[in-house]
Amino acid sequence: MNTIEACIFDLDGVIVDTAVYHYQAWKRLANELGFDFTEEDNEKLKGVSRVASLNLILGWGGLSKTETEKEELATRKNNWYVDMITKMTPAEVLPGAREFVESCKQAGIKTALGSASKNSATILDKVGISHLFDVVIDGNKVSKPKPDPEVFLKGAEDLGVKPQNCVVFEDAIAGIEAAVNGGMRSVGIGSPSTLAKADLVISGLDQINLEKLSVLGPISHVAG
Ligand code: B16
Ligand code: MG
Repeated sequence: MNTIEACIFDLDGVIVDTAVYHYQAWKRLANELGFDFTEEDNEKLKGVSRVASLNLILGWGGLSKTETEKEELATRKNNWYVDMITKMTPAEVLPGAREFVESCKQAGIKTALGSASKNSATILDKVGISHLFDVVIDGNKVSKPKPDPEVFLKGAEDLGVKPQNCVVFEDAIAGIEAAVNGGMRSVGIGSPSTLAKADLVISGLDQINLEKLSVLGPISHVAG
C-alpha cells in the first residue's frame, strides 16, 4: 500500500463552517432579486465556485442576467460575505480540526489547503491557523472547479509529494470525485451514503487520529 506523505484539506465544511455565511449572503441577494433561497438550496452550493453558484441561483429564480450584471451581483454577495468572515474568531475552527492538522505536522506529514474559495487567506488568518498549512491552493490559483483534480494536484506538486501519497479531506461529492480523479485517497466528512466514493467517511476531524488514518496506508515518518 502507498505510504501517506501529505494530507490536503478542503476548507468550508472540513476546517470551518463558512457555509452559514455563504447562506446568509446568497439569501440576501436572492431576496433582493425577488425570490427566496432555502438552506436546502445552499446545500447544493457546497464546494461550488462563486460564479457557478450565482448561475445556479439565477436559474432557480428564473432570471437571466448579462455578464456585467452577474459580476456586479457576485461582488455584492461577496462584500456581505467578507463582512461576516472578517469577524470570524479561532473559536470557529471545527472540533478536532486544529488538533488533527497539528498531529499530521508533528508526524512529518505535509499539509495543504485545497479550497474553491477566493477568500481562504482571510478565513485562515481570522481563525488563526494559517501557519498549519505548508501550502495553500485556493480559487485564486486554479481555473478548473472540482471534480477536476487541479486544486489537489497543484497542492501535491507544490508540496513535492506524488498524488498516490496524498490523502484528501472533503465534505463535497465533487471534492471526493476530484480526489479520485487525481489518483488520491480520500476521507469524506459527512454521511457515508452521500460520500460513497470516499475511502473512509467520518462525521468530522474530531473522529480521526493518525492511528485511524493509517487504515488507508502506512504513515512514513511518525514522530516518536
Ligand atoms: P468564495 P470549499 C467553497 O469552499 C464553498 O463551499 C462554496 O460554497 C463557495 O461558493 C466556494 O468555496 C467559493 O467561495 O466565494 O469565497 O470564493 O468547500 O472549496 O473550501
Ligand atoms: Mg467544502
